[in-house]
Amino acid sequence: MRAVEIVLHDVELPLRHAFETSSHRKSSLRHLLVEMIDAEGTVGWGEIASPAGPFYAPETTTTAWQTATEHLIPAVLGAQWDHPDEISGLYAKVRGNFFAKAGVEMAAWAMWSAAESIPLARALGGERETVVAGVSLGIEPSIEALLSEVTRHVESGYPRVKLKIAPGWDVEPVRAVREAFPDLDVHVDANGAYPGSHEPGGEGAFEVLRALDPFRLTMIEQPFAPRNFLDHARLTAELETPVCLDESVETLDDLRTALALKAGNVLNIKVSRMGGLSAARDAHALASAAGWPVWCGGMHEFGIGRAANVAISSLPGFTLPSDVSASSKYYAEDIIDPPVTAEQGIVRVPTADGLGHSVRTEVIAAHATRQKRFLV
Ligand code: OSB
Ligand code: MG
Repeated sequence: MRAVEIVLHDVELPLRHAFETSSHRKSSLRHLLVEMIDAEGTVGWGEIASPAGPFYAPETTTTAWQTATEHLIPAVLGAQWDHPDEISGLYAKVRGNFFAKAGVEMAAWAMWSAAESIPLARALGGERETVVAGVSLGIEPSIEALLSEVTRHVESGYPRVKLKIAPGWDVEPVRAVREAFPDLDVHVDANGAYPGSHEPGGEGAFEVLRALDPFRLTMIEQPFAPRNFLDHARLTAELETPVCLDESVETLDDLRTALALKAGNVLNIKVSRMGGLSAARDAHALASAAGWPVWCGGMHEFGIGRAANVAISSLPGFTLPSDVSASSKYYAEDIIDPPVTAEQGIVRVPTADGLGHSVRTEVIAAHATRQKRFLV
């Protein structure tokens, strides 16, 4: 197979509800869409879901545009390959830049599975017909506002709620949610906001995190900085609550380090963070073999990235609810048809070939701020 045309689209969609994490607040999102076409006219779409700023990972929308246009797309365009597992090898010399790589590789997976007439989920080894979706709720201006957000999502049927926490917004909101919802599957995500034991306030951070232990949380996700494997290992040993890694695991080598150090016991697999679907599938195999349950995390994807997340979540080791909530939680109008929908927190894995959704090019064109076309 061979891509003879690749178009990069820079698209901005307004968010329905502003989302705040430990680092920033946003009300619209700009993602880059990769449209890949082979000589027979088969089209595959991928999504570069990098946040605008370098706060989750070092990449930004601007650096992803540059990496994709100067390095990744030229390496893939016109190259001959048999299987999407070969794509990452075409730009093996490019270090990091996982979001940009993920979008390009996703387009190749979508194009290849469409050409082979198999659903993307099955091409990846997925077995489930449905996946369970959880929601991720940002930091709210008050505990009352948070409780009303949790109530709204629980009432629409989501069986798991993840709360963003940060120093100063942790024990009290968790206590309030636990008191209001004694049996709800609740987990927290700090996005690395707590200082490590070698930094000022580090021992205080351990005290706060220990204070979360009695609330029967399903997990505490990424309390410390990405490369701080040692404090994640210490916390894993000290707490009953499972510790989940997100930002710490960008490569399979990171995962091998985490497994060897017992720096957690759950893995959030993000297709974007790991540079694509092949790496996400391989991380799932490695974590599952080590006895770590995995789930698929999101980056507020538009429909294309969201559909890829649903596909990877259908693999057998994804035993915890994934961040694959309905498109409508985030966007009034999505770029795929049908949009991803959740019914009582259950999302159907598409059975149609390829991505399993059609792409609404007219909506993309209406929201695109720039486009760049590459031809062999
Ligand atoms: O850590 O999971 C995270 C969004 C932006 C940056 C980091 C994270 C998130 C989410 C998104 O939690 C969840 C979703 O897409 O549903
Ligand atoms: Mg996270």
